[in-house]
Amino acid sequence: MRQEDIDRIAEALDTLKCKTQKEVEEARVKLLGKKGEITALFEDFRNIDRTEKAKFGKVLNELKQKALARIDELKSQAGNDDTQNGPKMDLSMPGDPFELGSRHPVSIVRQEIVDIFRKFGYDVAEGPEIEDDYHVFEALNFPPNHPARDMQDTFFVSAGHLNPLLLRTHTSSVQVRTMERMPVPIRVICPGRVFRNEAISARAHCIFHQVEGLYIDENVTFADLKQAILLFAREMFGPETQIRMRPSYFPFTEPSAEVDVSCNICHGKGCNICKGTGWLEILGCGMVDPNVLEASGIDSKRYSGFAFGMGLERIAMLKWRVNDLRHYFENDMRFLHEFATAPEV
Ligand code: 2NL
Repeated sequence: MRQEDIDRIAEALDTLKCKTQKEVEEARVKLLGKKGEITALFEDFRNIDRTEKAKFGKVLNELKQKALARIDELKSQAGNDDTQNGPKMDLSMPGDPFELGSRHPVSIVRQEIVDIFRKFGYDVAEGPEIEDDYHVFEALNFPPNHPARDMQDTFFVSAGHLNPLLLRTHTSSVQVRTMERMPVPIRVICPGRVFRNEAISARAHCIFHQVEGLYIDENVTFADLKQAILLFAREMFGPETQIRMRPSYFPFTEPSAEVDVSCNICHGKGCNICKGTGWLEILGCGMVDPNVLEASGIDSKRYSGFAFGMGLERIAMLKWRVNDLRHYFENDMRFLHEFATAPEV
């Protein structure tokens, strides 16, 4: 064992350089591996004279500690092999394809409707999907035994109370909450998801979307309702659009009407979309029943109002001639991509 060998290794450690983790590992093996230089010195140490052991024992241990520390240092400085040795992947390969999302047709239609009513000065209101019987039925003049209040038609969250919790069957509950809180005049539209206990088919689903609207002020008449709906229909379906109103019934409006727009596919000639009638039903509406105003603390002698509601899936079906409602809920990319070029809103 010679002091020069030890000094040479110690000096080499100071100048040792490694670019990659692989080189650090190679250096470690060369010094401290089974056949490494420092390991060999420890082997020699066993055979040297007893008088020399005290001297070399200390320097050898110092050398080993120094080597370990230096290896650690180099390890933390060296780059990653993948980047240092050039990429291991083939950059000329085509990339993994990924699907770009697009807006859902129901969202597109909702945004169009909301934008039109915003222009008319309406505010947008939203409210809870889990509601109570009072805001969905009681305040809207539903008689106690109305079929909508039945388990058959409504999903109950908690039954058996005076005011059970349920999934709202229309967004009128949001308008009730608006009437309770906001001063008249009121102009709101309420877009949202609604729930009905229906068997799922091409024309019905247990979850669907609505936009409802409400306008309350002094001297609001059926003529105002008719004009608002006509202006909306022309914005939505084109300036040539005609509307027609047919008498109808809702518990919360009196009088009530269903509104049809002229079929912009056949222009009244009759096609399979309008079933040969030239008209497409798009919404229901009416003058707010005085009982509904009074239930929310609005003086029905001083104020009157109109309200309307429409189903978004149905309007989207007419707009894009989709023939099965279930497409909207199945998240099939082939269907959703049909709308990829629809304007971003
Ligand atoms: C339809 C018909 C309608 C209303 C909704 C309403 C709301 C309040 C007061 C009175 Cl707070 N009415 N909403 C009125 C008439 C019709 O919806 O066919 N919807 C899909």
